[in-house]
Amino acid sequence: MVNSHSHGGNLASSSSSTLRHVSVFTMTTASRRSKKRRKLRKQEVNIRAKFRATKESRPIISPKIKKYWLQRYSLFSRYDEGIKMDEEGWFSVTPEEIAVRHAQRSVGGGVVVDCFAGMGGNSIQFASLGYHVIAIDIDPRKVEMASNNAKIYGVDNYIDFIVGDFLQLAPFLKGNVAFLSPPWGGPSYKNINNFTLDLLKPVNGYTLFQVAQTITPNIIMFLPRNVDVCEVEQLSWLSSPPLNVEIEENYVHGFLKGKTAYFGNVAY
Ligand code: MGP
Ligand code: SAH
Repeated sequence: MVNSHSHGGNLASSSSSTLRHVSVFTMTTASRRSKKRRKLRKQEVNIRAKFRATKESRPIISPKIKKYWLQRYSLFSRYDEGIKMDEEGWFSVTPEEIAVRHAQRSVGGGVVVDCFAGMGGNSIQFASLGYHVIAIDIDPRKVEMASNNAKIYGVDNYIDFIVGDFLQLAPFLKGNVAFLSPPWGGPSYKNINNFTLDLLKPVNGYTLFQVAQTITPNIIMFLPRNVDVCEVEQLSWLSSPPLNVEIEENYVHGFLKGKTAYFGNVAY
């Protein structure tokens, strides 16, 4: 009896423990499931909120700039952190990889004058290498955007932004390197077979080069890929004795984006 009782008791206790176990198990599964459901719901709400936020903060993309917007991370890898651009900025900013290259080539560039700073694509990379940058642009809204963009990269302390005309300011400036990425006359530059230096803006390339020489003979020019390279080489003859000159092609993901001319000590 005892045995059987004990056996029965054991059985009973064992079965009640099984029941308890089952019910605990069921409760746990149910609570886990509802917890999971709540978590999923929360994630869904967060995703919806994020999507709404990006939609609201998304810039207006005109058909003209869509092509450049699609390349936004090549222009600024930290684009999503609040980079600001205007229409001219979209089609003129130097792709980040090329701007890094320009900065790396500015050997001895304690002070770099970025004569046409735009959205700050180049200034940011010069500053990231520890150079002090004087960033000039004639358009105050662009200077505001460049300053915002430099803050995102954490280098605004290395850059003095100036709103003004490079042609007028240059005679008052001195630097170790002058960097020129002037306007090329809009995206239609590429329809020209041989882009001659007289097509650069706001004045022809010869004048731009001579004005830049008042800052330093170490000059870097970012130019269209279809630029007349013979004319670019001839710029070095504007100095006596002629400056060293080197011209390189700049590619991003295998696509030729522009050509860079290095003069003086920054040429190999
Ligand atoms: P692009 O030729 O307009 O673009 O400019 P992409 O994607 O090569 O077009 P595709 O249709 O030929 O494939 C190429 C790069 O040149 C841009 O990313 C800018 O860095 C530079 N760039 C273009 N423009 C019109 C200017 C300009 O006016 N000034 C300066 N400084 N750079 C420019
Ligand atoms: N390298 C820049 C793009 C420069 S685009 C970047 O990576 O963002 C050329 C810039 O030259 C434009 O922003 C335009 O406003 C500026 N600009 C035009 N004429 C100027 C002048 N006379 N002096 C200074 N800036 C000028």
